[in-house]
Amino acid sequence: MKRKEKRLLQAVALGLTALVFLPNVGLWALYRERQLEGGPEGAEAAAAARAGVAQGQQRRPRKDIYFGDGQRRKDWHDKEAIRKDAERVGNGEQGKPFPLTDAERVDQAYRENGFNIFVSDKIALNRSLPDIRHPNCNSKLYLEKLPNTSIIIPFHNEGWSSLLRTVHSVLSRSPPELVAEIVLVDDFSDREHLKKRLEDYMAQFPSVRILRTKKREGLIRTRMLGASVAIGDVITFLDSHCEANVNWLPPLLDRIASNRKTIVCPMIDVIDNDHFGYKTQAGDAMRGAFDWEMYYKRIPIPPELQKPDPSDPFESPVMAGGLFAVDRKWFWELGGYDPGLEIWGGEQYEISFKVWMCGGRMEDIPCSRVGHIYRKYIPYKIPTGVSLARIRNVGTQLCIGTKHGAPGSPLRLEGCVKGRAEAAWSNVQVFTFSWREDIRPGDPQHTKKFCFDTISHSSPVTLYDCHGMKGNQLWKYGNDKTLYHPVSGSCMDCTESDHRVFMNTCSPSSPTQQWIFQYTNSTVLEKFNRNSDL
Ligand code: UD2
Ligand code: MN
Repeated sequence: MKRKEKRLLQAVALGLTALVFLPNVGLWALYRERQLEGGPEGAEAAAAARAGVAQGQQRRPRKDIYFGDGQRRKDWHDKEAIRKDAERVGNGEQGKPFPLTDAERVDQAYRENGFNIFVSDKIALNRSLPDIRHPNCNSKLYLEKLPNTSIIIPFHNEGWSSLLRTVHSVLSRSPPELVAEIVLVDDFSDREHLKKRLEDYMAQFPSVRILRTKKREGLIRTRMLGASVAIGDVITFLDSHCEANVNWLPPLLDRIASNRKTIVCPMIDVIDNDHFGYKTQAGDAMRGAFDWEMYYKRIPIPPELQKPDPSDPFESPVMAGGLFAVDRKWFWELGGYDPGLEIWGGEQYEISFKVWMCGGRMEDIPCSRVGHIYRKYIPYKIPTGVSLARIRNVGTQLCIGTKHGAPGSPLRLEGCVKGRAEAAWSNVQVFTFSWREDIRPGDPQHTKKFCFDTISHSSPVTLYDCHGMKGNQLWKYGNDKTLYHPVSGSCMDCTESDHRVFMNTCSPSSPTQQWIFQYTNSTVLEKFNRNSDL
């Protein structure tokens, strides 16, 4: 073969190889595109069907693939909006606390939402917030071409101003080209303002859609309904009482653009449930975790894992739950949420575990901040395996209270506080009967992890760290209304004169040994008693 022909052949072979293997050209790129396009539409459609969305619903066209590295970056800050926000003055502006009068602190203000709706109503729907990001965030650049997102906001009987402020904050602090739509998903609310009034109000925003479930589904299936109709490349979930802070969206979308299997969470700031002041959570940047009771916890980032630049994204084992962004197709590849999850809770573990097990990652993004109103108490019922109760003594008509209860301190009788809500959130006279069959002060979300404990047939009843091992912390509620302690074989008794609660030889006819559980879920309570093996 002549040398020239050999060169020519070599060049042709090289060309062919390139056609097959080089990324972004040729057959490989075609293959990859197929893989991505042919995503898990099945799971998505199933979720839509389950949630009662009509099949074959018209979908708006979706964007091209946005992946790829080495693209240009830009500063996404909306300087003009930032300048205007800085000039605002008035109630709650700059995230300042609203000065509360006692009249505004009345129980009624909290009852429906678990936060002070009177105060919320007095603050502008598009109020300004303080920029409390790390200063390095000001100079961060993100991809010029970012995926767009559907923002999904489930709500159940949300307050008017808190819901609207969520929507306004998103509209005014997100680049419009990145927001494919805002989907408000009503989980069968019955408050009037969430019906026609909401539809009329939202009609002024073409990007806002309202969907409604056909029955109460709980927040997990409600989110799924929103996700099943979403048209954006990315799905971003928010709670219905949030405020998005400056430049919150680009840092989230940027991480997904560079790795579609990354689920990203903004830093969740605290909007005070009394005065609506805006501040970071205690300790600010922490990792998500959970304890043996499956309660969500935030724990400090160990020094060896801290980033040299604290404004850089960091990994978190589990997310808080409510606020995150995920590539839409990846969400469905993960199977979405388990649709069997009821009303509230646990879904953050399910999705977090799936992400890590399926080769994804989860990150918290310090340059993206969103405020959230942490409620004083949850205003709706949650079907957990626990029951709430107030424990009233028949003989004295007093209630067991733990207002000043530290571990080791004896239980005491107190005058019964009025109303379930008030007692629940002040954690004074409400007790949880946990699945570990012990009795703890507080409602299920705020138990103190102290349990009713006693060491002998005549000792006082004290609060002691819960050990979950039954023994001295196992109680049984009898048909005769006694609180029986199987280990000591004695019953809980009390005296009116000095308000002591102590153990005594059982004498079921004595009124001071009879206790009435108020506000209980009888099914759970029955189970609690049935399971208590004597
Ligand atoms: C946290 C999460 C929340 C969710 C929850 C359960 C944050 C800031 N919040 O509790 O997003 O993950 O833990 O694990 O991470 N809703 C319904 N239907 C219902 C009940 C609630 O649509 O039956 C809505 C509600 O309006 C809100 C969202 O679901 O938009 C979350 O409920 P929440 O605000 O009561 O939960 P939260 O913040 O205490
Ligand atoms: Mn919430």
